[in-house]
Amino acid sequence: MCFYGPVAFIRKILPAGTQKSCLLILGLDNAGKSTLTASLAEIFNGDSKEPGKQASEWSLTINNSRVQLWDINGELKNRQSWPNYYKKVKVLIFVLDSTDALRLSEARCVLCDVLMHQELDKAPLLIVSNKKDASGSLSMSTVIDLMGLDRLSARDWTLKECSTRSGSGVQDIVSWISEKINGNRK
Ligand SMILES: Nc1nc2c(ncn2[C@@H]2O[C@H](COP(=O)(O)OP(=O)(O)OP(=O)(O)O)[C@@H](O)[C@H]2O)c(=O)[nH]1
Ligand SMILES: [Mg+2]
Repeated sequence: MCFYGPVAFIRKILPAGTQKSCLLILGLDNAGKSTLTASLAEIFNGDSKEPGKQASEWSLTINNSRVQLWDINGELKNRQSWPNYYKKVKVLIFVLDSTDALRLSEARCVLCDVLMHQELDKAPLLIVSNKKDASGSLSMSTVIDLMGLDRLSARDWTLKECSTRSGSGVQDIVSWISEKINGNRK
């Protein structure tokens, strides 16, 4: 039997294993990953739900393609599960709480450990300096300094500032994701 249907519909009914792109969102607990995820779901799918405390899997439609998104809880006890996701990851986002100078050194070590995994070598990396609306938010140059990002070379990475609460800067993140997902399909 032949089936002729819109490409978007066919992609929608494909099982998760056949999906092309996987987007992983990591970062310390309280950084704002689930808040960002809810914004992305709303923008890409017109849908959102309350941020949860557990690892959560989403299916986004980006550029007519289905993208699997994993928003993983960042508490210490959950970080050991992170490498289980690395093999399939095409695009990586690491979220920072820009108001928490003390925890940026922890975030630096955690990011460093994540990037040691070779499965992620080819994944474009977006570091999100979140909570720019809050008082005490650190400047981009301070974040670069405290995170040691000037030493992060030999990979496709970029740093963007945003407030997932107010929505400021989120569109820029959306554009970055769309561009990278497009790049993966070429
Ligand atoms: N001021 C401000 N608060 C934010 C922003 N984004 C998230 N928050 C708050 O930060 C807290 C943590 O946000 P979550 O999105 O749950 O953080 P998470 O990174 O998913 O945390 P875990 O799931 O515990 O790893 C919540 O109280 C959010 O409302 C932001 O841009 N500005
Ligand atoms: Mg969360």
